[in-house]
Amino acid sequence: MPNNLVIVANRLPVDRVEQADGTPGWRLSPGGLVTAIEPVMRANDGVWLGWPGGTDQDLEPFEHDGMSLVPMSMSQTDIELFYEGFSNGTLWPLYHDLVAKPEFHREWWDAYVSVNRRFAEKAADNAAEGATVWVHDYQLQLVPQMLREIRPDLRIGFYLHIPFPPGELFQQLPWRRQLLEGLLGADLVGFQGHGAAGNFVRLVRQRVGHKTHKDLVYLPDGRTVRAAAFPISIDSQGFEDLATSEPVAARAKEIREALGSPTKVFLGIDRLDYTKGIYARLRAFSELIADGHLDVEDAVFVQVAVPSREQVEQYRILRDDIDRLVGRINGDLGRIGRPAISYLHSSYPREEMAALYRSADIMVVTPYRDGMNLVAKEYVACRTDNTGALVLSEFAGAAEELRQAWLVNPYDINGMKSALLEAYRAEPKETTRRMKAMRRTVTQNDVAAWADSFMTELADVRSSHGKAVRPAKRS
Ligand code: GDG
Repeated sequence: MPNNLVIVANRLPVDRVEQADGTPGWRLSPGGLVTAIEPVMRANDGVWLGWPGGTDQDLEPFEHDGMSLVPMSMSQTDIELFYEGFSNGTLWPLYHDLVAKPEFHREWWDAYVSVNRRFAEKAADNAAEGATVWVHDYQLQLVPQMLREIRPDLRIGFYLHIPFPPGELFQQLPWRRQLLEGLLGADLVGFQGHGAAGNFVRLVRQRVGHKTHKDLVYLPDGRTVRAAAFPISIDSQGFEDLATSEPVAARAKEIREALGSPTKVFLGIDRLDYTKGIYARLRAFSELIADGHLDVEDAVFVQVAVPSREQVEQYRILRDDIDRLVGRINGDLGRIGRPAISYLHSSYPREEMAALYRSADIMVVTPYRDGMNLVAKEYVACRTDNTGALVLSEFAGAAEELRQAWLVNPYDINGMKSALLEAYRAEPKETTRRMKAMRRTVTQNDVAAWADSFMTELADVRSSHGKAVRPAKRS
């Protein structure tokens, strides 16, 4: 059945689970994206197309919780070459400032092209005449152009959840032009920040040679593409409600008691990813103890590292490095019943996440580079009593909005130590002032507002199609 709205993302918003009777079923994977997009999907008779995980072939489209889902199958080779290879071994490190070394392999690229083509063809099959298709993220950057070639009638939006690198780095890619042209198949290309949108427009002008003016790109066929910033957010009200619920409040209290009721709890929650700066932050904290500025009787660092991309070599190395570091810190600095770091390599339900946010006095978010970082916003949303301090990397997209955090350069260990200590020692008046301002930002700009503004802009760009005035000369 053709649909008026097609969401195309690498993953479907569901995970496979075994039901009570032993038969396989699906569970909605909690996340801001689903919360934001679900109402838009319902209102527009929408469908979501993506990989359900695993290597099952030819799964039929199905309904879950009233959402229409179209599963895209992925073979073991697709997973290795397209997903772990080109997406996570080439693009992910390249788009995150080369925090790790990207690898360039022609067979990874070939797989990327063919998986993107399959997604584009399936999206074309599912879209009604004149429908809107919203493509998500770095795994699918060729889909807009491939889709436009099959279905020029569609309105196509693309949103990149991760940073878009400056030309100096992007230029390394042997397939740089194909990726830029892939994205230009969209009517609207959305980024987390203005910097990323600017990088894209500049590259299009320099590498592809199209005329541009401010955030517009003028294509030779008369089409106009707009590249703009749409900073993503969270379901702020949902987190607030969760954090103030009775079971979560009780659990937060329990967590602090289990930690030995320290004066202050530091918290880090990240996917176990080398972009997130986990290693450096734990070192900074441990040095504060070793230097005598903090004592394990008063302060503990809870680090949750959610397992991620475990088949990729660099992620396995990172896990070993962090295991060793935590072991050494606790061995050197801990006392009986008082580890300096309480390290959890696991994922948790949303309720437990909210309880952790509620139990922490100082949230530490120190990525080397991050498109946005939703954890920082979730912490703020859960601090309904305006307590708590946020230590935040300047290199997270969230730092553009959460200006009242203690902003740090994650490459500067001494700078991080000072910020951690300042946040630890800050007067309640000071933390409240900062938290109140950040809470205003997070509640006023939630994920529904983000989805609305993208969709509205997409409708406008396309409706002005053909009417846009091309500038006389290259800007
Ligand atoms: C990419 C970009 C951008 C984490 N562990 C658990 C869990 N989570 C949830 C968090 C948060 C989300 O996952 C992680 O989002 P982040 O923004 O922190 O980071 P990435 O995964 O790298 O996301 C990023 C984002 O896309 C959105 O555009 O902000 O920059 O890299 O919502 O709460 N949720 C549950 N259990 C866990 O163990 N339930």
